[in-house]
Amino acid sequence: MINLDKYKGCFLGLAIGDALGAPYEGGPLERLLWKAIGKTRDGKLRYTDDTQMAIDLAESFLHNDAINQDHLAHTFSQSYQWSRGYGPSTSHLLRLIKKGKNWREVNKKKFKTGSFGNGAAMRAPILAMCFPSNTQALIDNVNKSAEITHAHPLGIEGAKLIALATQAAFQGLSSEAILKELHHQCQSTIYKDKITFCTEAVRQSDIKLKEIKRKLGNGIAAPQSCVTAIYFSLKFRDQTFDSMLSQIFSLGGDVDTISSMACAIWGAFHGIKHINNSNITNIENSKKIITLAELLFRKSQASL
Ligand code: F2R
Ligand code: MG
Ligand code: MG
Ligand code: MG
Repeated sequence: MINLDKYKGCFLGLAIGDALGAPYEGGPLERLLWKAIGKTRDGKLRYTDDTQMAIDLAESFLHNDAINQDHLAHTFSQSYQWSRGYGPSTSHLLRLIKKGKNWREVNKKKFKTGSFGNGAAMRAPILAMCFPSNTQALIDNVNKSAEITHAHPLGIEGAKLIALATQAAFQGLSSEAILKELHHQCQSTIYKDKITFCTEAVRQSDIKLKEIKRKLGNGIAAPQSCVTAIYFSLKFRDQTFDSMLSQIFSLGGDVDTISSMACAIWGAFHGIKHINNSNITNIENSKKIITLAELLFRKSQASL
C-alpha cells in the first residue's frame, strides 16, 4: 500500500543517506574538505548535490505537473553551488546553463556520448514519487530527467533501475519479484550480470563486503553504484536503517550517493516511522523535505 508515511520515508531517506554518507565519500582530500563545509550555521548536517537535485526535481515537477526538461534544466542550474560537491561534468554543464546556454547544446560537451555518472540515478527515487503506479510513465520520465545531465545509455539505465526499485518498494513487492523485474528491464549486459549477482548475494548469508565492492562496485559511475545501492536496500530490508547505513559507510568510495539511493528505497519500503527522529532533525531543511513529500503524495493521489 502506497501511503504518505512511505513518501516521507523515501525523500528523507534520500537526504539522510546523503548527508550522513557525505563525510565518508571519496579520498582523504574530499573528506577533509567536507569537514570544513559539511555543517550549516545552525549545526545541521549539510546535504550534497544528490539531495539538491532531488529537491529541484520535486519542485519542478510540482510547478509544471509534468517533467518539463527546459524548466528542470533551469531549476538545476539556479540552485547550483560548487560547495554541494557536484560531479565534474555536471558542474561544468550547470554553469554553462546558468550562463544562458541551452542544455541541449551542452549536455554532450564534456563527453560526446553524454555522462554515465550516477547523477541521474541519485535523483530517480523522486520520479517514483511522481509516477508511483504507472511503470511506462515512470520509464519515459526517467529518460526525460536523465537526458538533461546524463545522456549516456548507461547513465539513463542506472536511473531507470533505481526508479523502478523505488516504485516496487512503494508497492511492497517481494525482493525476489523486484529483482526479477529489474533483470527483465535491463538492456545492457553490465547491469543484467550485476542484477544476477545481486539476486544471489541477497540470498547468501555469509557474503563479504569486499565481494560486494569487487562485483557490484562503489564508484561514481552509474554501473558502479546503482545495483550496489539496490543490493543494500534489499539485504537490509528486514534490518534497521542505521545498520544498513553503517555497512555502506564501511564500503567506502561514493558513499553519499550509494547510501542516498539505498536509504530512499529502504524508506519507500518502511516509511518515516522506522527512521530515528534524531537522523531526521539533524539534517538541513528536513521540514522542507517533509513538505515536498506531502505535496508529491497529494498530487499522486489527485491523479488516481
Ligand atoms: N563529485 C562527487 N564527489 C567527488 C569525489 C568522488 C570520489 N573521488 C569518488 O570517485 O568516489 N560527488 C558527486 O558526483 C557524483 C555524481 O556525479 P555526476 O553528476 O554523475 O557527475 P559526472 O561528472 O557527470 O560523472 C562522474 C564521472 O564519471 C566519469 N564519466 C561519466 N561519463 C563518462 C563518459 N562518457 N566517459 C568517460 N568517463 C565518464 C567521469 O570521471 C565523470 O567525472 C555523485 O557521487 C555525487 O555525490
Ligand atoms: Mg553528492
Ligand atoms: Mg517554482
Ligand atoms: Mg556521491
